Amino acid sequence: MNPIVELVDDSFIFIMAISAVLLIGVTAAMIYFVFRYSEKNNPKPDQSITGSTTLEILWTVIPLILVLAMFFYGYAGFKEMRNVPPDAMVVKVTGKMWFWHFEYDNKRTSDTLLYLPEGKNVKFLLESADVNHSFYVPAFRVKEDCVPGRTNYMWFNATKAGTYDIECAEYCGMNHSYMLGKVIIVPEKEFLEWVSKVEKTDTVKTADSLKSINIKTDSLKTTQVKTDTTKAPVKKDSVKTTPKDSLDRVKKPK
Ligand SMILES: [Cu+2]
Repeated sequence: MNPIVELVDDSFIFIMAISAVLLIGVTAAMIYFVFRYSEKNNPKPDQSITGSTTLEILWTVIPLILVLAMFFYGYAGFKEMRNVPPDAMVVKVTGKMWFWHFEYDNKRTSDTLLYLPEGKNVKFLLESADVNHSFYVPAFRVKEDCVPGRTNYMWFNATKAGTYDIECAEYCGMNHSYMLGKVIIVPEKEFLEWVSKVEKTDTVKTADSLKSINIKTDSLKTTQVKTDTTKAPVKKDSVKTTPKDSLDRVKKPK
């Protein structure tokens, strides 16, 4: 069982419900006050209200209780997220500009595609090879930063076989939005078969995916260089044209 998903969803719904009630309440009160206390309906302002201790206590204590409830809901989920089951299998995740690299216990590696056994607790050791990234698997409601020079961690239990999205949730440069991957959850037997053998096809696949990523970055790099070179002559031109223009301007009136 993966308790994280339920805890995160529960606290999200709880906070959303409170926000919705407050939004409706504040809007309704505002509309009521606009008409009830308008200048038209009250030509002479009522100055008899000086304050209300009961009201002040109420509008301090009620929000305090709500905020504390939100904190406890959030903390329950956070505690679960940081509390890794001791039997969890470990996968090392490295964020690189701009793809995800995975390393399993037996040194088997893969890029972009993360294979995991169904119904197993998995602990991820999160690292970065260059800049800050954030390993985000929306379906499992988990997201943690990958920071250079530091090992962070998170865990989840992949309860249902299937394919789920991996995203980078920390802006990390030009191809950040292409830094996508997939978690592929398969029955344990299938996973053990996959993890125990290093297939040529897999290395070809990863090399290909890397190539395509490299091509992308290279093309972006060249466009960057191009824009830089185009920028430079433009600057020069603008420098050149301004004196000309100023000369023209000087000439024209003459
Ligand atoms: Cu990123």
